[in-house]
Amino acid sequence: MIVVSALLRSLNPIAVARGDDVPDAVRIDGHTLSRSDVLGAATAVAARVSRADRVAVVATPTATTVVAVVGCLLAGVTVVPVPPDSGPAELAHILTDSGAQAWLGPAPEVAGDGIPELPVLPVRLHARDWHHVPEPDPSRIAFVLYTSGTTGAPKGVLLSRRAVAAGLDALAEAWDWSDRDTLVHGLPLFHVHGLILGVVGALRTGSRLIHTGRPTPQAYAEAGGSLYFGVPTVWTRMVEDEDCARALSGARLLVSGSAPLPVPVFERLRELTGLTPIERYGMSETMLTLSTRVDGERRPGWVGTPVAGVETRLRDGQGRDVPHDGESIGVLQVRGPMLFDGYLNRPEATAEAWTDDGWFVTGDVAVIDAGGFHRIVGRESTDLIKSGGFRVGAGEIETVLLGHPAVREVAVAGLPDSDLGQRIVAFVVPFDDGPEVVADELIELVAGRLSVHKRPREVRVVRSLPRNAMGKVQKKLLQ
Ligand code: MCA
Ligand code: AMP
Repeated sequence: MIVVSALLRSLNPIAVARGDDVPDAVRIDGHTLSRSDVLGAATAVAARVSRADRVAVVATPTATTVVAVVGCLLAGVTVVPVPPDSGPAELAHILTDSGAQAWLGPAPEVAGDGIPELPVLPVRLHARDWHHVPEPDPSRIAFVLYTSGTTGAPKGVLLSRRAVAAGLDALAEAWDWSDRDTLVHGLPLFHVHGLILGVVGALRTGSRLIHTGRPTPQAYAEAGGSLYFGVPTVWTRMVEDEDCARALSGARLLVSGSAPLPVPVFERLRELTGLTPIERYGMSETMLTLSTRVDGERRPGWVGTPVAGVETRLRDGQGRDVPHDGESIGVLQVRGPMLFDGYLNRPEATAEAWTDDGWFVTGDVAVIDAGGFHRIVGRESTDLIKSGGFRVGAGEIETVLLGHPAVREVAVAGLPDSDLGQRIVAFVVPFDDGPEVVADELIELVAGRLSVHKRPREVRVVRSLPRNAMGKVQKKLLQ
């Protein structure tokens, strides 16, 4: 008996065996894989990993990563995607916290204290296995995604197969995303955006996938897709290259998310391509909950209405209802079938994330108008920074910088940046008699220990940090 994978609907062994294949289902890193290539190689991976519970995958944008992830999804083994630019501190944390039992695919060449030695299970792109793999239970955890909080080390977000399926189906409905599409993006494969939407979404809807390696205007222009995903920085760079932007005019949908799309970029993109961008909103914890629709209004600066199965509400600081009048702001709370199961090993953080009556508190401040349209005003906390679409906690960077002998005090904040949305800036108070503060040294320290995308782009030496009467740093004054 052969069972079609319920999660990865397009990888249908019966259709593939009939010769009803798609020869260019996935193009990535110089490889072109048909559906049968992906299915055969991933089933071979599934056989190899099936006795593990949880494996780590270095999430490089490669065919190996795609086959590794699909193999785990077939087998019901949890994937822990590891950012390829992780330094030793980040790597040690992700591996120990997640309890990953092996590397699936190549292990990173990073040495350091506290990094567990794990066995390596190879991923062979040319292996083929056509055994039937029973469909895992929908409650199984598909992914542990590490994401930053305001303080401390990143937390592991547990996303079940059920949540992934519901989240993808809601987007397929809102965007009319189907096997007629060719999806193009060049986003990293360790977040919801690039990995779950950008890879699993393509294999569930049956759209072809072209991963461009990096999300450059040139690569997007050359890809000739129908559906494009990008973070706002990608679209900002796109409109600066008018010829590349115009080359997208044959597409069906340009989708922006992970951070606010500046209104001038929205307008310019529409002028250059003739397409009105779709903006959508989500979090690692919730997948995507709000979006404008293919058949609805697309209003610059607004992220649309709840996708299928999602409900939203706004609450003020006292927990009172905030009216949906398009002006009153409150903290956005959501519920729906695509929400996570909690933070791994963090029962308190998990409990704090939900209200007593079962709503997830996003930490984003928003308004909702009378028609149900949502606008994200910003984050409640200045300690969560969004830079280039990456979520970075000020606290984790401050902890690393305080380890440098020149740094007496430090505050990290996100300052407005026309390219990255927010630029990570470290305000450093040096020791009077300590070594000189060398900006590049501090930037390298963070890039090396945590990850390159968490590095401050700027270091400012200050005499003191603005503090309130309680001694707490006033980051709003730094911004
Ligand atoms: C620069 N480089 C360095 C250093 N500085 N390497 C080592 N040490 C340094 N100090 C290298 C980098 O490794 C990289 O090399 C190259 O220089 C450029 O890096 P960088 O300047 O950091 O990149 P960028 O051009 O500024 O990046 C812009 C970007 C990126 C491409 C848009 O920010 C990006 O990919 N963002 C996507 C984030 C994302 O997907 N977020 C989704 C999460 P090399 O070229 O070799 O790599 S949000 C989510 O999932 C929710 C649910 C949602 O709503 O979507
Ligand atoms: P992450 O967990 O990395 O996905 O980051 C989630 C955060 O990204 C949200 O809490 C928002 O602050 C932000 N975000 C995602 N999409 C949007 C959007 N379209 N507009 C504004 N902020 C967004």
